[in-house]
Amino acid sequence: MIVIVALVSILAGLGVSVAAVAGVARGVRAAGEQVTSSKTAAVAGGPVVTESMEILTGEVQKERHIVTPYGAGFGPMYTNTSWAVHAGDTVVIRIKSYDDGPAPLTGSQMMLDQVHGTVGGIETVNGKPVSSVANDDITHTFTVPGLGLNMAIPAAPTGGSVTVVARYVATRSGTFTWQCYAPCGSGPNSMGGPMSVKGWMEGTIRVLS
Ligand SMILES: [Cu+2]
Repeated sequence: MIVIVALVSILAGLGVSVAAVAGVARGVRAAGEQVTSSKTAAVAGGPVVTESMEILTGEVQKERHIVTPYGAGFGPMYTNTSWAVHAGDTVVIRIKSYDDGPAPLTGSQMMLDQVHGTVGGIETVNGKPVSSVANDDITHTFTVPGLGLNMAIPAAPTGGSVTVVARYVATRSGTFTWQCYAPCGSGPNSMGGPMSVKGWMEGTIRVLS
């Protein structure tokens, strides 16, 4: 029951915030198209900043000699999981994933196959704009309920990577938790293993005023 209540509040939060963000996004799109990456270019009164994250599989962790408390090569993990931006910034969120194993969303969380709260309501997958990802192809999500933001991460080709990019205009200041809602872990309901390791499939975004 607790899970259901929590989920309903997450979904309600997304719906409300998407409507709030949509108005901002429309105003930003035309100016934003001319800006690729810069910390000083003004868009909607704020600079453009880039936050790059990766999703590393156990194999890539081994290649990079990343040893976790659980040993080398233990499940997928996000990098750069906590970051801070300023209200008014246009944040380019770039997520490069090496994970080729889908973890389709189930139940009410299936709505997280839709991109929410980004500029234009889209993300790009290897440069191609999309507003959703086929659920069978989803490996992870980058979901910030308090900001109404959701990105869906599709499977990478085996041995390769996929890059998902979206723009987000930070309008609300505060500290927000993000989480992956795809059942990408191990054990019961695939919510064990990586999904239960602090800092692997969740983190904190601070929007400074
Ligand atoms: Cu995940």
